[in-house]
Amino acid sequence: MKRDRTQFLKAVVLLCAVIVSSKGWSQTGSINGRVTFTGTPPKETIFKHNVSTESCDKQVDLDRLVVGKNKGVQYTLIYLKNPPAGSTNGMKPAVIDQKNCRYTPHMTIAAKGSTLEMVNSDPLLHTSHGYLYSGMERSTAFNIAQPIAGQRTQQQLRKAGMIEIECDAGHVWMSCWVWVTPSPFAAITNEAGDFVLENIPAGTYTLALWHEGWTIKTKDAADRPKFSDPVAQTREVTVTAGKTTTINFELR
Ligand SMILES: [Cu+2]
Repeated sequence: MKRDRTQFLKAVVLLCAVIVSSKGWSQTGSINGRVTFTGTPPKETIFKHNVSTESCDKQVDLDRLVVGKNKGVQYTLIYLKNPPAGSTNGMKPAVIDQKNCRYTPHMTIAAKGSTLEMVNSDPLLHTSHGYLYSGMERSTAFNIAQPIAGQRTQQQLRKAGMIEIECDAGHVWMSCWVWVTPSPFAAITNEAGDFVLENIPAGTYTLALWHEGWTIKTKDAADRPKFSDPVAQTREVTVTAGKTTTINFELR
């Protein structure tokens, strides 16, 4: 009799495990939210220069802290720090345009192993000097020279991490960012500061925020502005199947 009961309990445990593995773990939820600036945002970081070309605006917005309506902060990276398995096949290839001596978009996401396309829309030489960060140290990942308007160049992104791109052709204000990721659970905030991460298997994760930092601290020998350290924040978040969990962040 006792043996029968043990067998029965074992069967129940096994059945529960089957249900959880076939249903619970395969179900997904979403995380959305907004990044806002608390307090009065500092003035836009406008850069004045003496480069004489019609293509470059004389005063350039450095795009370092872009605060829109309702104080939403654009160009903030949001991602899962300990991501579950997920395919990057659905991610769009990253394209960055060099137009009027600015990189557009200022920040983008690319799948590890994918190809970044650099486009030069200006009739002058730009370079895309990509630096891969390891902590606060950075080293050259690629260096592309594009002297001709309409030129398009592909660059494979083999290593994951944060890449900063700068122009070495005299346009010291040109800077943009590419987050190279092996996981699809990453997003950049839009003009309103909003983000959404979808199709996340139910579970508890660390949601991370990264912003490049916006205060000009110094300029190097070439007059290139150097900024305050990046801002990083994390939050624990539990994703429930079929539901959207809202997590808001504040920069200040
Ligand atoms: Cu340039």
